[in-house]
Amino acid sequence: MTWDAPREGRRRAARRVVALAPVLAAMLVLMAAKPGSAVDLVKQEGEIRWAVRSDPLQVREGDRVRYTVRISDGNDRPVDRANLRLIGTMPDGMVVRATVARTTEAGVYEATVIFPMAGAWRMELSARGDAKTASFVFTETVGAR
Ligand SMILES: [Cu+2]
Repeated sequence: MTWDAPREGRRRAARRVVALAPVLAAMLVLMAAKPGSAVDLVKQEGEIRWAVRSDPLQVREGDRVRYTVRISDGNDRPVDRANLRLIGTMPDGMVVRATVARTTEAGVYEATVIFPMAGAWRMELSARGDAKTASFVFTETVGAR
């Protein structure tokens, strides 16, 4: 062992922390999200990593809600030029559909939804591109006015 060993150890530990940073960030985001809320959801579905955020964070009936969707592949590259759709359904048969448009940022898409009724909505995002499809389902809990 040389005098430099502790420093080398620290450096190695620092590299390990850097490598874990995205995982830790995702965990923190998941812990911060309220159950059933679409706020800052991050999920790996097969090869695709989805990150979904709603604005506002707490959704209410009649609100204009903007969803920002970020998708990346198994190598953490943004998935651009995919066709995305967002469909929300309620057990009573209500449906909301939104087109999901690309933004100027690679792999980032946006959709706007107005929920006509309070309650739990099953939201399904689907992506199609390069003969592959992927989908991501989450629950949006919409509060009453
Ligand atoms: Cu309904």
